[in-house]
Amino acid sequence: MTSTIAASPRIAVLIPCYNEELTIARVVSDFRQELCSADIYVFDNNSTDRTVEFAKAAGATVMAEPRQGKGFVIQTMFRSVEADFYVMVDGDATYPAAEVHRLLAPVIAGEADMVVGSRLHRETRSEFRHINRMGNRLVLGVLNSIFNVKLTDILSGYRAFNRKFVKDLPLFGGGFEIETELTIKAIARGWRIIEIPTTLVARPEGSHSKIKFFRDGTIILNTVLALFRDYKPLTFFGTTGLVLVLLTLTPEIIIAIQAIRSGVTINLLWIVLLVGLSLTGVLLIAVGLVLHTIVRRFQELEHMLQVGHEDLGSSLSLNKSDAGIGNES
Ligand SMILES: Nc1nc2c(ncn2[C@@H]2O[C@H](COP(=O)(O)OP(=O)(O)OP(=O)(O)O)[C@@H](O)[C@H]2O)c(=O)[nH]1
Ligand SMILES: [Mg+2]
Repeated sequence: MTSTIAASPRIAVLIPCYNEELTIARVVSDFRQELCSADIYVFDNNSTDRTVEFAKAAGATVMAEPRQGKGFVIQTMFRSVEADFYVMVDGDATYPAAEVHRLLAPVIAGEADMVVGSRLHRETRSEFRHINRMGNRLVLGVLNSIFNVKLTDILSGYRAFNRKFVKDLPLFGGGFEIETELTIKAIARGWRIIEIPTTLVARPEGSHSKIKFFRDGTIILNTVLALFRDYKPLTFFGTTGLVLVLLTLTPEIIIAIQAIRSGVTINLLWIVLLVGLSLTGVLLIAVGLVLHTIVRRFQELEHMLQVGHEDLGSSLSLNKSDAGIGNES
């Protein structure tokens, strides 16, 4: 990123919140203690309890997002908050504020675009609900094998980003699939992701989870598959097509040999079915190839836009310094 970062960079802490009156004040004050000059924002989503009141009393700037869902809130946060570096954390006091420095260090040093606090890293002793741990491992297994990476936690809500990440990544997910989208889109663009072990603690007594295992789990898995289709179309369509062609080829050859050798009449239905499946397979491979080329061209275009944007940024800041704008005399 070429925008000039001051000696003391602006850091924004972003907290998506929905009915977290029990914990929000503690989260705000813990982060205020760790990052005394940071701007702390609580993004409330139609909470019906006293979240807004407690967040304001604790010193946070409270913003409202009417569209219900963590994903919508994150989209609005990323669009509306200006800073050099960003920290995103849940409002349920399950992530330790003291670890924020380890999360921020790689993005500030320019070594990563996104740092993820991994709750499933082998060095952590996170208090995970069994069902959540299982779901996380399932999504992780699918994602790691599809995108050929070795991540240990893709659903973590504790992350640090640089400005390029926050401002340039297009996000569409409205709910809990947003973390999956953040990770997959960053991988697809070749952006640098680092994981830092983070110890998750349980929600305090009386505080309730907003995630619904089956409903949100299905949406998250769907998101992984949709992004697989969008970003790796040749593997997605090509593999399905190849499997269809290979499965139908052997019986087709056997039937053809039998028909030629002994003149046996073959059931027309079988022929139509087998040839139909083979053709579908070939069609899928062709679709995969076409989409692959389109995706590659779009990646090149995106890259050129990115480079152009960065060049423009650096020449603007050069012009400013030539003209002495922003220099204290
Ligand atoms: N703004 C907003 N925040 C939400 C919404 N749903 C959840 N959140 C917040 O997102 C964060 C994560 O939600 P959680 O319910 O803790 O989900 P989780 O961390 O995956 O699961 P548990 O911690 O086990 O409950 C919390 O700070 C919630 O308040 C929503 O619809 N809108
Ligand atoms: Mg939580």
